[in-house]
Amino acid sequence: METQIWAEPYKIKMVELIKMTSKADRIKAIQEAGNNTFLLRSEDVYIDLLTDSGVGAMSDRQWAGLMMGDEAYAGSRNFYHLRDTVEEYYSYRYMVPCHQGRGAENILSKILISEGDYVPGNMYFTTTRLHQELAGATFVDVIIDEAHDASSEHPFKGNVDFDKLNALLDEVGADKIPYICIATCVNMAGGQPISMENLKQLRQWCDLHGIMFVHDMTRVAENAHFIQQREEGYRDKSVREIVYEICDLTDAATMSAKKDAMVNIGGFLAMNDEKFYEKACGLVVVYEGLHTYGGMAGRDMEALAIGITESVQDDHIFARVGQVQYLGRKLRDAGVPIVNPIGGHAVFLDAAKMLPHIPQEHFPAQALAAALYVESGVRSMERGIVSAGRDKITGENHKPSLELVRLTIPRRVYTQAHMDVTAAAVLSLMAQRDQIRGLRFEYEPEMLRFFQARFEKLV
Ligand code: PM9
Repeated sequence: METQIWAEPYKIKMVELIKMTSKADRIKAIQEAGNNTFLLRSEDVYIDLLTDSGVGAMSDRQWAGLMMGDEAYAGSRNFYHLRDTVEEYYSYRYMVPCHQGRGAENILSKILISEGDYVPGNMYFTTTRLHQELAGATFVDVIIDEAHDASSEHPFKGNVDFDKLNALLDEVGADKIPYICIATCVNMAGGQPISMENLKQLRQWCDLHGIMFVHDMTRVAENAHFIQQREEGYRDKSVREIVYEICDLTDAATMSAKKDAMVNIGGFLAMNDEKFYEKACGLVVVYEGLHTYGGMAGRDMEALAIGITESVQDDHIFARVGQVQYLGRKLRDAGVPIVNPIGGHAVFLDAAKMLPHIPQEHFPAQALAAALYVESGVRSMERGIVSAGRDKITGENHKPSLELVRLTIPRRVYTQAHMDVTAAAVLSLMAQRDQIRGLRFEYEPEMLRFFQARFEKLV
């Protein structure tokens, strides 16, 4: 795969104009945004690589699907289309729509977690861990050590380390572990996949100990692509088949459909157990909406059902991941320190290596993201100590070993030329990196602080 040529399997029918701003404009904008790229106005951004969430380009079929919205309060036909598509492509028998991934995480955590429980997972994700903690659980990271090492070339950095998992089991007992939460293509590790072999072993482990297997399937298609390319025995299987096989190994799933499935808003909680579904129906009406729309409009459910079918097409995913690899290789070949192997949805700059003069408590990745914006108008996101937040008991900062800036590629949005411009911007910043200064909090929100925090530059 690394050497094959990729090209977009679509042509462009409509465009959205973007504008380049001056450096003076951008200095003003980032100051007003408190050095937080989340607080910039989108119209002040040239190339927006903040996230791949809700920012993909829908296809003509998805847009046509919007016109087929059945906006009945109850029993919309788009709900049934979505439900059947989820079962056909992802294997899960039941599904409640949610407004987005964290809506599903909230319901899942409230149903399954009791005060004092532990939830093991293959690295934390911000919203996922927060909902686990709010429901009374402690998250325990059981990912392999290589995932915390930006330079490790392990092909499946999303794998679970069974020594860590069994150590937790021995310490707290199966009764205190309501489920394991396994993400495909682990976001915070750099978009790194988990292998099918590891997933199969986890299934056996869950059966042995009577523990539920929950799947954060936000980027399952990208994970399936890496299994196809890297794992023995999968070369001749389609991404669609591999996606189904992954889901079929698990009991339930949370989905932020804003990523893989290329819709602007939406998600769901899916499961195989009928009793669990009944409980989810009971809570979805409290937090999201009726169980047949769960916070989504009928038209959005239609676009999602169609997006799911497009997301597992081999040529789509090959070009999508191909574009990310293209940017990553360009940067790596020019000597920029990035997370290896290059991930599925983003290229992650190693801010700790790029800015060795800024200690982690002065937020090097946050400072790098702000500087990249000022340099070029390219918007990226901090994924380091700011995102990691504070320990829920001690109140101390979590100190992740990965201090990263994420250049996240939206699906079907930007061209190869945009990737070239982005690479040039990062290289130009590399040349001036010793001038970048650290930051301190001006305002620190209590929860999910990275979204709304404000920072000032250290003198
Ligand atoms: N991920 C991302 O940019 C959205 C904003 S950052 C919190 O990567 C996983 C693996 C995600 C994810 C969101 C969610 C939550 C759950 N799991 O944003 O609520 O990457 O739809 O999904 C973001 P929602």
